[in-house]
Amino acid sequence: MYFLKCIECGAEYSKDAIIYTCSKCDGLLDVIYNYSSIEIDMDKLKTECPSVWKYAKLLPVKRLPVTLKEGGTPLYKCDRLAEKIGIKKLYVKHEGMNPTGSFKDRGMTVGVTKALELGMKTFACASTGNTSAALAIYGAKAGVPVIVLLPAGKVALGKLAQALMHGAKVLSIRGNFDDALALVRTLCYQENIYLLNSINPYRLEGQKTIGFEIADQLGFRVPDIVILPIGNAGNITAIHKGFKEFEILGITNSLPKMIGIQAEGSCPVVKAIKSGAPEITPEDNPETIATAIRIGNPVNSKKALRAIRESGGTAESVTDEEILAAQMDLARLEGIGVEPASAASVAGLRKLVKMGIININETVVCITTGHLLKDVSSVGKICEEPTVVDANIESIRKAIFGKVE
Ligand code: AN7
Repeated sequence: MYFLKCIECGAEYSKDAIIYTCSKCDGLLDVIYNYSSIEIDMDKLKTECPSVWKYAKLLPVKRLPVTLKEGGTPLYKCDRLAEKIGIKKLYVKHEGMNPTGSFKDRGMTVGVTKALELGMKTFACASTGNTSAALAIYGAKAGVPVIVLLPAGKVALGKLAQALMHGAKVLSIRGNFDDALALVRTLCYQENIYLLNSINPYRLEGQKTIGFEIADQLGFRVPDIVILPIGNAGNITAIHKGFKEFEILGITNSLPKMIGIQAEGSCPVVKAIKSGAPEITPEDNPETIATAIRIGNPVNSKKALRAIRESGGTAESVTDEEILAAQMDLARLEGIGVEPASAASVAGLRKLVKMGIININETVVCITTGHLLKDVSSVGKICEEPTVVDANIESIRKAIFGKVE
């Protein structure tokens, strides 16, 4: 059994309440389980392949899942990249290998399944792109209409194409993501539409399976450090919860430090961590090439600040140039194609190693949250143009080898 609990005032709500924040104090809600009643079959856990629904006993739904086979993403050991950065053991968990090409699918398979369990008939979200793509496909699979609110002109085309092709009603808002989120919250409240942004605690339950899978893929051991980009700050919170639950259940016996990376032009969580402030100060005009994390007022920041501090982790910012350099390194040293936001994790790792905050002997997992094909706009900025040649072998030889006699 499980229920919802406010992280601020402790008020409790039924698992079937249609509620996103505490009705007493507006605090964020957590899904709380009675862990002593959950029996884990360790033999099954050790033999079955990782996937979101492998961990169904730790997920808040009973009904048959709306699934497109999400999770089970590769955990690559990245020796060439590790060497370049100067650490000994680096893994990259490539969440770009999910059905729509981002980690959001984990949250949506669980969130949409829960929404059906709750009897909801229309789904909505605001998005910098990936959330809308994920909601669009799970809405399509479930046969439920989807509405998405996007910041006009600031969503990568691959993501927009997914939302459109899978049949969502797409509204481009003349405003930024934070404006879109405030509006969709009002819309959902007024129209009894189910809100599937990460303020919805059930969505984060799906995303905590990233933590389960990392432990699972490392032989039920936990890395020293997990690094990932922060936007709305849901994922870092969710993954921390996943690691905590495995520890509570005795499946693992330690917790990683959680490190969140933001872009320099959009980094309220980093500023709060560095100053020791209890809350973030929202930024009105966030800006970065990594449009996925162009968010000035992350709704889950209170949960994220707790997760980072409790785990002994930290937060750091990186420049757009550092993000693009890391994107190139992932692509060319490891064959891992990611969108700019995802590369922030590796850019942050590089910076923290240089600063001496990460020790070279620590085992690090970087999470790359979205696939390269989501957002190819940076490619033209950092890669050479294709060479146009005449259709004869001489021209081709000349283009490849230079002047040929
Ligand atoms: C590739 O799609 O917020 O800190 O609306 O797409 O959990 O928000 C996307 C976020 C990192 C940040 N990497 O995760 C959206 C949206 C990628 C992302 C994040 C996002 P959170």
